[in-house]
Amino acid sequence: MFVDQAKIIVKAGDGGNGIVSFRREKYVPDGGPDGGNGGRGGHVILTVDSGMRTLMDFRYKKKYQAANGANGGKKNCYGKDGANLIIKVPPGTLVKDVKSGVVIADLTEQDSQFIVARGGKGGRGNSEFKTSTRRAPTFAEAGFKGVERELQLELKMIADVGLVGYPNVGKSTLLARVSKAKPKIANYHFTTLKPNLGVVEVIRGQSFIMADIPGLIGGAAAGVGLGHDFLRHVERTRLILHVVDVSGVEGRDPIEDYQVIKGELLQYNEKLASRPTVVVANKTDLLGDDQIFEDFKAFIKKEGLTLFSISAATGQGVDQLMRYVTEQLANLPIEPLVEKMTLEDLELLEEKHDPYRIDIVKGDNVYELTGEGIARLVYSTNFDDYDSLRRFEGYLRRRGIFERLREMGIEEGQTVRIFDFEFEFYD
Ligand SMILES: Nc1nc2c(ncn2[C@@H]2O[C@H](COP(=O)(O)OP(=O)(O)OP(=O)(O)O)[C@@H](O)[C@H]2O)c(=O)[nH]1
Ligand SMILES: [Mg+2]
Repeated sequence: MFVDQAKIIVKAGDGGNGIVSFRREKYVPDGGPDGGNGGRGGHVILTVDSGMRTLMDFRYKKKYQAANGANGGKKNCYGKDGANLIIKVPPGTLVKDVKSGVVIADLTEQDSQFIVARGGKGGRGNSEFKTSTRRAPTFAEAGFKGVERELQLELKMIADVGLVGYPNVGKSTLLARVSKAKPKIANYHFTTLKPNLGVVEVIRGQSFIMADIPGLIGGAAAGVGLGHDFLRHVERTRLILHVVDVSGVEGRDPIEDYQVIKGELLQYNEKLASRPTVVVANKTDLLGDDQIFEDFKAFIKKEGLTLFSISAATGQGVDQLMRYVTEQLANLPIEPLVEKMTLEDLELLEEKHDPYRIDIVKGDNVYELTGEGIARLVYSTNFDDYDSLRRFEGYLRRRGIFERLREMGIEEGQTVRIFDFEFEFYD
């Protein structure tokens, strides 16, 4: 099965917690703090595997999670970093962040590894909170959450030349003749159901990749036939070979065929329609009506395009065409397909994930503090320790929590709840 689009969810690992610990040594009564830091959570990384040709692997497995960092240990031991999760994708995979719609990576050979979700930082152990006045901190910091993201993967094959045209005009026959590709060839419409790639080398050392896609028909933009879906695979090409059956054996007019397909390309995307194009008049071995062919040649000349007459079946004219294509490609730049954004830019654009966020929910005479920030704060507080409690209070004050509570109408003596811990509000 050929799958060229997929949506997946990636979740980077959470950072490990820092821990509270004190040195216990014989003959040393008051060992200092030695709680180690937590390890970083694993990143989720996409990498190109040139052996892959489709996104099929992503059809059933949707969720990908990197390992969490380990908690810190005694004796200032760092927790182990979570292992990165490496996901393989085929060359030509475009990666979009679903929420923002922004393209963050275009994974071709050149740009072959990309972090799509960063692991959370580890929390600091209590030894890091030691100061001259606070010799024995009894609190440590919780690890930070790893980023979670929904990604749209889109495969756009990497080919230099794209074959487009009506069904049954001989696109696959041409590809098979000039490359080692073995596309299915048969005398009916829509033989080709998925794109095929082949490497063409008619001039030594100047090989290029040619893609054959399913045939197009009028109304493809509206979903007729196999539709437009496969055109994305010729979007990266630098040159289009528009193949037309000029034999008239199917009773159609080549000029009309050409115009219909051109119209479909235009509807798909103007950039694609204006790509350098060579018209390939095929099946010249079957020519019935010379006049039809002459009219077609005159028409293409008026369009200002180059035309090659070939027979993909007998090979007549094919070599000249491929030599011409090779020469043209030498002068056609490889344009980047899309404007992409770096992960850093995307992170700036995103509604900032705030690991310190604290929400206040008002209930019946009780105000509840929730959110990732409060969970981390609670982890980082030792409620039996005066010093730690003061730090806790100072933190809430600095974050403007008391002010927010007052704005919400809290009165002296009313209850503030944090998880299963409650205290009375006094200013
Ligand atoms: N006589 C003759 N027959 C040809 C030529 N090129 C292709 N054919 C025949 O035309 C039929 C269609 O060829 P394909 O290569 O499958 O055509 P296609 O354009 O790939 O068709 P779809 O995949 O259906 O879009 C096959 O029977 C081929 O053998 C040619 O130059 N001369
Ligand atoms: Mg075909």
